[in-house]
Amino acid sequence: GERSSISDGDSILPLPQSNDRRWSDTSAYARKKVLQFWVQLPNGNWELGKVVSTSGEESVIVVPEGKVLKVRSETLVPANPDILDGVDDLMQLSYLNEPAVLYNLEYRYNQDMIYTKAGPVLVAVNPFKEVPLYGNRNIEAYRKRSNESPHVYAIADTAIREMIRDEVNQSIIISGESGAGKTETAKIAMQYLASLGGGSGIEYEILKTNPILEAFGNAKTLRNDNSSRFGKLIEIHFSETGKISGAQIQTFLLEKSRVVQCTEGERSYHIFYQLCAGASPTLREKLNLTSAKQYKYLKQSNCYSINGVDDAERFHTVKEALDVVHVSKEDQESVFAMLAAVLWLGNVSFTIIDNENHVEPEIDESLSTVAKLIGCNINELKLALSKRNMRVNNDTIVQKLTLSQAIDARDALAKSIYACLFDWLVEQINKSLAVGKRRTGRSISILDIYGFESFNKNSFEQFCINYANERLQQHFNRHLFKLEQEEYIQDGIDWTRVDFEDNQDCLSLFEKKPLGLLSLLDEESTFPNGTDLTLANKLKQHLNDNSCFRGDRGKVFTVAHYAGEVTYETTGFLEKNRDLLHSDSIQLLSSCSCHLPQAFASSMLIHSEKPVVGPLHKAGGADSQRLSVATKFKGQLFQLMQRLGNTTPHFIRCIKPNNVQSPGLYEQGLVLQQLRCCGVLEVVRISRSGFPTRMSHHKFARRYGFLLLENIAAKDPLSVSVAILHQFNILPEMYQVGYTKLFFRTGQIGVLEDTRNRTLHGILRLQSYFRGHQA
Ligand code: AOV
Ligand code: MG
Repeated sequence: GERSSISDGDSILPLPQSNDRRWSDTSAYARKKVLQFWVQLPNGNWELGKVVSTSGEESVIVVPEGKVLKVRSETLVPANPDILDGVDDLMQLSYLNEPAVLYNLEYRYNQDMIYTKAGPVLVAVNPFKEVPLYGNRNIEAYRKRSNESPHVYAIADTAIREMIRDEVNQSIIISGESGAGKTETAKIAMQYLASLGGGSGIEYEILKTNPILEAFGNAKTLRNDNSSRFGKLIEIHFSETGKISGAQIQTFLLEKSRVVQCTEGERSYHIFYQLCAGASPTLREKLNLTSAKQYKYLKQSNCYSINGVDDAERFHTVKEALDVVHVSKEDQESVFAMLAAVLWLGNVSFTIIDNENHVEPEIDESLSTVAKLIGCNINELKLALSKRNMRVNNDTIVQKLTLSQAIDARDALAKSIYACLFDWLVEQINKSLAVGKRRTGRSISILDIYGFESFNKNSFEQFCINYANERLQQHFNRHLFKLEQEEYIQDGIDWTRVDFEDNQDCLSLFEKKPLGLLSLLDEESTFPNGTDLTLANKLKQHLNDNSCFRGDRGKVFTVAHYAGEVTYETTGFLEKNRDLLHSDSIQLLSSCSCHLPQAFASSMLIHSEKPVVGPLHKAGGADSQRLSVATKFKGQLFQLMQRLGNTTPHFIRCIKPNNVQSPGLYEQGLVLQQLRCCGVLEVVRISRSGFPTRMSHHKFARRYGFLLLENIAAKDPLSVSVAILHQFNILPEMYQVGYTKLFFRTGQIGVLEDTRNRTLHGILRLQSYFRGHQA
């Protein structure tokens, strides 16, 4: 058809056959052939220009507003002919260079076409406004394949079809920087899958998990008003008939420090503000709730509302969603009581009781409300916040806490209650979504984690988040480049290697034992005398030769991530990595009369390998048997990669066109930096010159053999395959025959599939016709 003739760029403008064609397609050959060029202006942006004259090394160029520029000829980058403006797939561009890609995405973006294919990858540019691309009518169009423009729906649809066709589990892996649109994209994919229906409303339940998890796990940051502060993998299961049979959610490392500490201009978790704004008068009275401004934990960042968001209304949405996932009204009230307890804990203040700076909490409204909400004796709460039982040698001694120790104990308790509450909620949701006993083993997983972050100040949270993104980036690289090429080579296909940025060096910096960031962090965390400064010094001492690492002054170090350099400050690293909750606090929770604190206490005890129960806590606090936060996270990520490794991945790359969350603003430099660091351009190049579709001879023969006009009964799969290729006149440059598989260029298999479907349809019609006549 028309599209395939456009996609075959060579038929329009032949390119030189050179193996080391790099991104900027600036060969002298190319310059002679085209009429328009990209000229880079001093501000870094690219403009389209026409050559007026060329003398020696210099060309005179005229750009749209009639401006005339003199530039060195070799810096000109050939532009594509106008008929290629805004192509669906970057693979279709005749000249594949950075300005051409930027322009193509911008051209589409300006017409609200936010999705573009980059070979096998879907690129999504965040519109920061509502675009008319979603809803039932659009879903229907993609299901019927009457709309074939790139879309999340199309990706989800492909995943379903491949799950059924190949009997392999699928994954939709969404990545991109903070605020790029991952979470929205994940919801759009879920919407499509849910539209397949399930029965007993399971699909509706799945959709309703979003408002809940966002309320409890998302917050306003400087980068994104609705930033995910946890990672999420949702695995949606399907029955044999392709209907949803259940789902399961796994979450990764919630940023719990946000509960007690929050930067100016950011907010704590949405649910706190929603509760304060939306609770009914009765609930208010029961929880002794006041306004958000009265709570110290919420007050410190001086930001209470989000533009265009009605927290009270959201609170009702969350309550309704909790109903849908079968969290009982009583449990909901317990959940809200825990939230109120956390808020009131933040208001607990301390008074000095002796001349050694020891403190005790003041017995006031805050303390008594916390005691009431979690169901404990006020004196026990007071003790847990002012004393610590410690074991020294074989004696138990009681240590009084200083002000900063008491504040730490209080904040640790608040953080633990919140983190346990979050896990408990996920557990309830999972119970409600549970796949019945008849597991078919068919599933599609959607991964949405927190995006790469770089702030002025970056702490332990960014360290973990960026490490996770580094892992995910490797999965992307490995899949799209390495495995791809290895497969070609293994199968004896003529293939010229394409270099790509591998981030293994940076991952090794994190993971190497014993001298990697994580190991050194863990080691320092177990030293009773370790401080944030000794940690920084240790890192510098051991890692300074690493090319991805740079030690800076004081507690500061810099890591060269795939997405850019990030400077971290070790302040709080050790404490956050140890993440200790003193046994006194756990005991306090287990002695509570309310069921949630009890459940929290027992889950904490299960999760710490060696029980830290009772007054048997050793001096210094660090129980070495417990896994550190970073190590646990690393384990989770490994498991995740393993799980994803067993699926057919579909990648979606979200791009943030500006840093101010505004519609219609497309900053070339910002987009280019994201495209570069995530390797989208290389993916296109590799796919365009490669053979992305492949099928074993056996499978190919089985699938299309019946279309053959000749008798094939006695033939081997390879001969059958070759006969099919000939009968359908597939051009020799469009495929390669490997030892075990056939490799096709993009789009080729579609032609065969169409014929197959048409033929099958015809056969079915004939069959029913004959059946009708026999009756
Ligand atoms: P993120 O998940 O990638 O950031 P989000 O999915 O939260 O980013 O998107 C940020 C904001 O961009 C959303 O709140 C929407 O306002 C807007 N947005 C994104 N995609 C769309 C879309 N398709 N249509 C309309 N608006 C959109 V983070 O979780 O911070 O890494 O950690
Ligand atoms: Mg998100």
